[in-house]
Amino acid sequence: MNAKVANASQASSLPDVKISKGDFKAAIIRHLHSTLGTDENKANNHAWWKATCAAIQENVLEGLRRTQKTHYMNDTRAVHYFSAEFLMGRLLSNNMQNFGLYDVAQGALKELGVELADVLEEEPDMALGNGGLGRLAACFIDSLATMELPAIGYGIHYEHGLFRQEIKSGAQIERPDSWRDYGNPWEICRPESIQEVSLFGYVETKYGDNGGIQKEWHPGSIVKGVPWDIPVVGYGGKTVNVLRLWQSEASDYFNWDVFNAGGYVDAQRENIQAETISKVLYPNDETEAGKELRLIQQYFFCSCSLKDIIRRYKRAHGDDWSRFKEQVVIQLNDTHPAIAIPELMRILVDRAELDWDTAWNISTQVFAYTNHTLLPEALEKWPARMLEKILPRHLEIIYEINHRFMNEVDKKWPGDNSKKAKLSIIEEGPEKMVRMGHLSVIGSFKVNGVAELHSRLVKENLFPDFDALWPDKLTNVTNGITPRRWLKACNPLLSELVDKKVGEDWPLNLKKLEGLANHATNKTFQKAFMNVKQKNKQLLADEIFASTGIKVDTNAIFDIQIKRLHEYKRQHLNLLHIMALYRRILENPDYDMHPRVFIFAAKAAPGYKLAKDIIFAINKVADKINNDPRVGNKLKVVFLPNYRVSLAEKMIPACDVSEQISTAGKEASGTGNMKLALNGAVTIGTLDGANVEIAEEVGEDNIFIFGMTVEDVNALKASGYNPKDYYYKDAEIKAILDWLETDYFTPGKPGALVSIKQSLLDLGDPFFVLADFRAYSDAQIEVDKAYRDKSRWAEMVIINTAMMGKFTSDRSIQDYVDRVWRLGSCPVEQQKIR
Ligand code: CJB
Repeated sequence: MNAKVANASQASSLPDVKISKGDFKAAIIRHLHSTLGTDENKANNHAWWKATCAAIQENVLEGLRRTQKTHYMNDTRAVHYFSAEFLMGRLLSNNMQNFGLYDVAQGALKELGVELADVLEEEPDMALGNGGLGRLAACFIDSLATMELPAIGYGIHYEHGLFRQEIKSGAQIERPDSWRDYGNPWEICRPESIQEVSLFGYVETKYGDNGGIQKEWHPGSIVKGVPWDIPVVGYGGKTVNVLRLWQSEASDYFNWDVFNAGGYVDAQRENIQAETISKVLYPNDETEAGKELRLIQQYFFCSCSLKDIIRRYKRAHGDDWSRFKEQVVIQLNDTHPAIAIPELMRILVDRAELDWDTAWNISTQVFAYTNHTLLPEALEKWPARMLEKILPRHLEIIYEINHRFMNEVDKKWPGDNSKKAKLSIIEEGPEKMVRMGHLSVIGSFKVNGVAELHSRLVKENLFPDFDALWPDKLTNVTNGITPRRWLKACNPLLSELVDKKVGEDWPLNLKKLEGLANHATNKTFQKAFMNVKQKNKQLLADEIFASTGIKVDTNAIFDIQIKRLHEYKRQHLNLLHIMALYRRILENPDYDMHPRVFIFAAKAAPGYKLAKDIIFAINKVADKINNDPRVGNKLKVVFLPNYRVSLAEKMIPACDVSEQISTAGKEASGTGNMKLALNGAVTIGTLDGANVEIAEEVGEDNIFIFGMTVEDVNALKASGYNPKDYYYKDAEIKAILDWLETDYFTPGKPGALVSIKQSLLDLGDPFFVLADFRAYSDAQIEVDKAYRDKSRWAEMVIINTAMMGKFTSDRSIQDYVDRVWRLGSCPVEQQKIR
């Protein structure tokens, strides 16, 4: 085992595909007939899509079989990526690319009179995640397979993923997302690996003859976890790993034990509709929901996954637990799966009957935890009473973990009770709370933040005492994105150009893009690069027209902000600036600016009122500006509904200016910033998250950095920030905010947009929008100037693409391998592609 250290560039290159167009065509027709029961004359695009998926799936399943056999034979150490979210998007295009079958499939379908592009549009997005954290998990499992690392993703098979967003009269409406209504051609149900999960009930303490104490949990409810496997194909098609998602079902098992215990149990017994557990993804991004069902979801998938891991381990090692920590590493994607820590302890202590120290020694060498946010509202805490009701034995175990940890704290800081209160897993107060972040740090051997700046703030501000206690535990792994999806598949025109300049292996070795920098000032190359951009802008313009009816000029600057709607991401700063430009044009019809199209796409959590108000305001301001003849083509504002992975894939290649304007210190990393720059966009951004590292890579001349730093924000906060100072001192700010109170943008409904003004003035502008407004506006003037110098702009754009090598998720995974997982690659023999 642990044969080689992983390295994407040494891993799979594209297979030398032998299958002919004719054979592939035959495979599609065969599936049309014998898998779908239809034929060429009756088939619509949906049927063609399914038949094409089935033809590709033949290779996927062969790869999966070989991979599982190879991993089993080699008894490899594997990483288990526990995540409540996997934002996979569509799979067909990527799976074809990974087997090198894209052109073959396109040609085969063409001969059948079918356009591949139309077929690809049939695939519903697998939107089992909210945003960055879920998409990161998807990029990571892509890299893990590409780098031939033994890995399994574990999560929840939500029946409904993130809601579908419609915009009605400017406002967001949420509709259910039904991604598998007509069947999903990729997933495989594995009834042979069903697990049972216990919930509720009570704990019995048993006293042994030798004075020993044994705990027995008598659950009040048992549900079934049914695994669905989504194969994850690495680039080159050799390793095919698995994403295993658990679906809840009612259990056939009736708990006689509980029943017989009589009235006492009945009083505590809770019934859960088993099927509701995996019904729907909570749509809150970066807010802790605090709902009982959410905790049950978390425990449900962690318990199923741990049992699955242990089943596999026992097959090779029986009851010998000594090798468990050598074979298994579990990465906790944020605190959402943190309940896995007491669950493993329960299994080891109560079921396997290991003593506490042995169990803790194993457990703390198995788990590692990634922190994705510093926002207080996102740091999960559960009421102890809720845990006691749903998972009574786990609460006891958490108390025991905490008790022993408090002794350790006392050794380091003798008698310091305030330290203990600060570090305790239990937060005392009117309602006793369990801090899942603390549990995760205490129960893991490594903790990482997701960008240099963020990891520093985790050390200095979030967990400074933990850092003092265990100086080697906290580390950084800067996020990354898979270049297979986020350049090769989504931007075929640019990929082709890049292939010609630096060779075709950049998807495996993204540093190769640096070769483009040598051509950044070459006029012919600049022209070719900007031609591609222009064509991509036209494609997006068509999409904008089709979905909103708005016509945009592709000679304008395409300025894009795409991400979840959140105050800290400051879409309202962008909006205020748009209003300022509008005002300048109204006041001076000759106001000198290059035409610009501001494009937004974002979903707001359904219960996040101000976020929904900002979407409404963007749409209302857009309506007014787009229909004002005094503005002409100078300014357009577009809000594209239902932001999702497949829409991002269309927007990103067409972007000129990438908006990354969060309040410094608030965006842990960001990954959209990397995708946009990789596709030749220039960033306007704050020194926040991974923007800092992007600036380091591209150089300060090729990015527009503005606004307050983390230190500035802290200093301003300490000196007493008063947003009204900016309102009264800056006439433009005042005019814009006052405008929001009128009915100018909402005829007949004055005050419809006032909540934004209120949040900025009366509620203290918690994200320093007004403090950064002028710097932002000035930076936008610089952007405008720079864009007009065509050659200089082209150079900047090329440099941005060229210098994104660091941000491949292969590098992130390599960092996890080196700094956290200690994992070796396990090459799988190439199959014959059919
Ligand atoms: N993030 O998407 C989420 N959800 C959360 O609950 C907490 C954080 C995001 O994670 C991304 C991946 O690490 C980061 O790039 C992003 O900054 C962060 O907001």
